[in-house]
Amino acid sequence: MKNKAANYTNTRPSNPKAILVGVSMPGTPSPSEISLEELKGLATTANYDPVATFTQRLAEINPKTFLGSGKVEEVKQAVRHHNPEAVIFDEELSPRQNRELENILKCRVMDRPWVILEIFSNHAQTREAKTQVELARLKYELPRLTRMWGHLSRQRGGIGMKDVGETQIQLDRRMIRNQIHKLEKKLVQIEKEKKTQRKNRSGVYKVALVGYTNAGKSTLMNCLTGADTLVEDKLFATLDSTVRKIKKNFPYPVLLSDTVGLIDKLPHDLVASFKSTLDEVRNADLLIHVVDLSHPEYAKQMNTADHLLREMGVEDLDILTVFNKVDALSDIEILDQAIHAFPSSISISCHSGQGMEFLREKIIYHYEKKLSPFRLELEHSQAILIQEIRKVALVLKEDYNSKGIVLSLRLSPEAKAKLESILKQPTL
Ligand SMILES: Nc1nc2c(ncn2[C@@H]2O[C@H](COP(=O)(O)OP(=O)(O)OP(=O)(O)O)[C@@H](O)[C@H]2O)c(=O)[nH]1
Ligand SMILES: [Mg+2]
Repeated sequence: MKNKAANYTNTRPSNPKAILVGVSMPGTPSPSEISLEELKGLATTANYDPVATFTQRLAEINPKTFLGSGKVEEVKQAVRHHNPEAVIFDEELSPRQNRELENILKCRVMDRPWVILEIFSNHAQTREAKTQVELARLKYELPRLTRMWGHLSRQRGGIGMKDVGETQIQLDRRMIRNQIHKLEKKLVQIEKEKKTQRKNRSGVYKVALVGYTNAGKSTLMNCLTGADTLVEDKLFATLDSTVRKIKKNFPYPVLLSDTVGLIDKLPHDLVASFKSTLDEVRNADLLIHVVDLSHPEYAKQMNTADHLLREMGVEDLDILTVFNKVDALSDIEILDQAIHAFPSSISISCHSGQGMEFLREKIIYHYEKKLSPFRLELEHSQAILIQEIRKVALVLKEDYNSKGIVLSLRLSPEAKAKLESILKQPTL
């Protein structure tokens, strides 16, 4: 399997050890090996070396320790044996469960959202991504500060230290709240700048690539634009949306943006913080939902992506489902089933180039659907304007006759105003 999530065996031995705990929640199917594979992928991307894994089917969640007491004991034995840096749970733990588990296991306990936050922190490059991730981290940490107190009290011990610790927590909380406030203000400013950038792009057809992490969004971006966006066999390779103009093989310019990958159990604060990056998505005319069809759980990944997009307020947009990596399919029936379930989807391979031409045609088809036909009569002296007109409208036909030139155009609603200002230009 070529997925990043399964790529944990090559971990460098110097990475800190981690024990992984996967559970199947009440009312869900049996513990998913694939979900655990994904957790392994997350752990290795966050530079941990998974040394042991545990799974448990839970009839109900223990409010104190999440797992049943027998399983906690098993994990404790493993902690004694391996002496890992952390025990990582595949589900979100409440602050209380986190604290209780740390006390019992005598080891740092993390949950899946925290690992995702660590990865985002490590990968954030731009001012915007760094601010967004930092904000999400602080919001996540705020209710969990008592956990640090747990460490503090163990380290320092002694009578009377509780008061010191509690005062310290109150101070820390205030500091974190102030910092959250500052970062939120900073993000508002960044958002303003981005809005101006987006305004400049109004009137151009905008296509955004969305989908589960590792689906091949950046690879597709590179195929369509010739850009060199980072493509990696790594979870969350892309954190910032990149925007590129595609001209080659398109009758008119299209703006394509690559966006951050989505994943199951994405920390809620992270989704909230990335709202501005995801405005790229909300402002698009067409979304291309890229799906890794070679992944055994592609249908679940599609549902997760759909669900998260709705959570981000993406509605009423044109969505084109693109099944990628068809070159890596173990069974061609999977493709037949997927196309049957999603008849208006298309299948491609960024690696072999299969389906790429059809994808271009589909993008053009979606664009043209938004344009209305328009007939424009020009005098011969206005021929010089045609070059300008081509920049804002699709010119389907040019008819030259003795009276002048008749253009058959297709126009977007925004382009009408631009056309009017072109026609007012002096021509001689
Ligand atoms: N076999 C095969 N692998 C592909 C194809 N397209 C992309 N990949 C591989 O899939 C992996 C992930 O590709 P990316 O383009 O980084 O995926 P992404 O969706 O941008 O991932 P994130 O930025 O992490 O969300 C890379 O190892 C690519 O080489 C394809 O058509 N076939
Ligand atoms: Mg990417």
